[in-house]
Amino acid sequence: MSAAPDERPSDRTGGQPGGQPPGSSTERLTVGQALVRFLAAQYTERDGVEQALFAGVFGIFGHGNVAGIGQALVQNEVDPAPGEDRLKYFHARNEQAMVHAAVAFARTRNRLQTMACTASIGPGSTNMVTGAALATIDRIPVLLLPSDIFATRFPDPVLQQLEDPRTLDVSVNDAFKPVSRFWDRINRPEQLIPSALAAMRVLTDPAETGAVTLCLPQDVQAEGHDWPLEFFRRRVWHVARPVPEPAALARATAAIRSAKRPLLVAGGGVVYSEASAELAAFADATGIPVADTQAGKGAIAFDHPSAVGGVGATGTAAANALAAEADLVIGVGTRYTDFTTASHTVFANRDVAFVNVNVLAFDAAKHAADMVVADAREGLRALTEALAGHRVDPAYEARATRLAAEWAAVTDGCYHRGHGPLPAQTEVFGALNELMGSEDILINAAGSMPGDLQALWRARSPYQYHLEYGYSCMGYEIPAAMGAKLAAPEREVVTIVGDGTYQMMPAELATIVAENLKVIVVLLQNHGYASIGALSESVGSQRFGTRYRMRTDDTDLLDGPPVPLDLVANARSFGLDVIEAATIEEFRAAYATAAAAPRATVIHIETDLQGPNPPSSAWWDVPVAAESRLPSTRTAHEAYLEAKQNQRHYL
Ligand SMILES: Cc1ncc(C[n+]2csc(CCOP(=O)(O)OP(=O)(O)O)c2C)c(N)n1
Ligand SMILES: [Mg+2]
Repeated sequence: MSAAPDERPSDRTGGQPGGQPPGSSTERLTVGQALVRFLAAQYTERDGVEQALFAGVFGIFGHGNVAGIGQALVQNEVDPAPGEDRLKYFHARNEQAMVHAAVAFARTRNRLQTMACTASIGPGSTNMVTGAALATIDRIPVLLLPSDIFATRFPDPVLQQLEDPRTLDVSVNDAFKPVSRFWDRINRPEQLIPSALAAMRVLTDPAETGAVTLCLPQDVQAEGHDWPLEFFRRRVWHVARPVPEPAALARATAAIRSAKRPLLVAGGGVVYSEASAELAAFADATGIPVADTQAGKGAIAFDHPSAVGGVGATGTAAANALAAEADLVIGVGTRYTDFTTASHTVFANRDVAFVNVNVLAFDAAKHAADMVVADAREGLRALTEALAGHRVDPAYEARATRLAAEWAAVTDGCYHRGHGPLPAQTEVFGALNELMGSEDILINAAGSMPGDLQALWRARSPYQYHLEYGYSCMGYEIPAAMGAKLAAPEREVVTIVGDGTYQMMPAELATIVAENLKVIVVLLQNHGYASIGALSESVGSQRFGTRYRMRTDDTDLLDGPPVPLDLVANARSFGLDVIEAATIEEFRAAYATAAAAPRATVIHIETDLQGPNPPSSAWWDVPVAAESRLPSTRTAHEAYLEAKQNQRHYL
């Protein structure tokens, strides 16, 4: 590129550009180099433990970033400046997948450490938008560095540039705005300094965190600038544990003391805050039953006397029975998705009230709650102390214990059905639950599996259950296994993948092989969408378009034989070991082989598309066509209208 007007050939000492105070030192670097050096010098601290904020960079290069961030990364690897820390590079296969991997990494590290993701301009960047949405919805920190069109606009339109006749101040990267918690475009080198600092603050703020996007025009990335050396100093971001305001704590305590049938709902915030011991202490002291959400499962061990399992649309009959009666719901670290509330039906007591402990006021305020804006650990600690001497009625406690025991028997039945000719997937989950170690990691995101797992999985530690169910994004599972394994190499990482999800995004298997990551992929082949098939049936749409079938000449419909796709051969082609299991006994043997193997293994098992799934005790609002010529739809619509009557606002 041509030299920018302020570019001087060599000025590594003592310049005072950009308003620097006299005598301060600067170093001349490109924007890409400065950003890499800055990122490598960022640390987080919580509870006195410091760690690098960025464990590395996932990337895919194109013309947008090869000369900027790409050059900076190679320089960082092969010829780092004195004192410059390394920012390890990981070569992903798909940009959406690399964001998923970064999310899984950050989640496994309880949001104290993450990865950056660099992509080229245009499609490389927009491929990351889905990952950004997932990160922001799930409240997980990731730094996204999409490349952008020339700030100078000289050669416009460049390859892959969006053109808008109304304004030149737009690019495809504007699509990141609604799905990022912080978004900026670095049109001049100087802008990097305030922008990078703001980005770090958002990434490390438990209330604000999510996807943070810094758009980097391809010319600016490669442009030289004199940077104050202070910009690159080691910087520690203290991850806060806000404590409850005394008055808010008093209100919450009074509400809990006067409740007859309180139920605590533990969300992901309890896990990220590492508040399991405090949650158990709260339950031990008060006898209040504890239900969990998809992100919160494992916050309390399944066999804790107060644990009643998942609540909501895919919850246990135990948690849902208690939810139906509860006069007070204590939500800790939850954002109350429609699965948790069963679309505003599961908390059915007319007089139900809410106390919410959440680091984010937005979540704490939900359902007209008494708000306790605080870190989950600090909030639980303070509540336990303030409630000293208080305990729920023993009869209520005994009822919760009895309901949990009844559900345990249902779970045993689902784990050991002896279903045939093909096994039920719940039997695969039962085998995994019995075979996996307490601190091994189980990953899943979409399909019929999350619901079954929410109802049935017996989590023995806060590490074990890694369900991405905020975005429930098909394709998360394989890249997430990579991210989780990078974050926890000492643990077994098992990812459950449906055949639909597998076809959507198998590509990171190649990266898993290249990085020598030992993960176990459990591939459930049922030739279609068990999940959406069942949903389709329930809304009167007859499983339309949910099986992978050949188009037939006579009907011109997708109702022929199964598509002859060989997933076993496909998985093997990535260079992994693949074991085919036909029965649960074979699956157990395959798991033992995979666990003992030094490298990644895929276990392929055919399961019954029709279930059976765990018994359901709650509803999920999916609107049914109000007008139809199909009797199946008309019947479903009548049932829908009836169910809808139980739906309410909690005011
Ligand atoms: C990216 C994305 N596209 C579409 C969906 C909607 N969806 C949810 S589950 C599902 C089917 C999943 O199929 P499979 O992985 O085979 O799991 P199964 O339902 O058979 O258990 C679809 C299409 C989604 N969650 N994510
Ligand atoms: Mg399937």
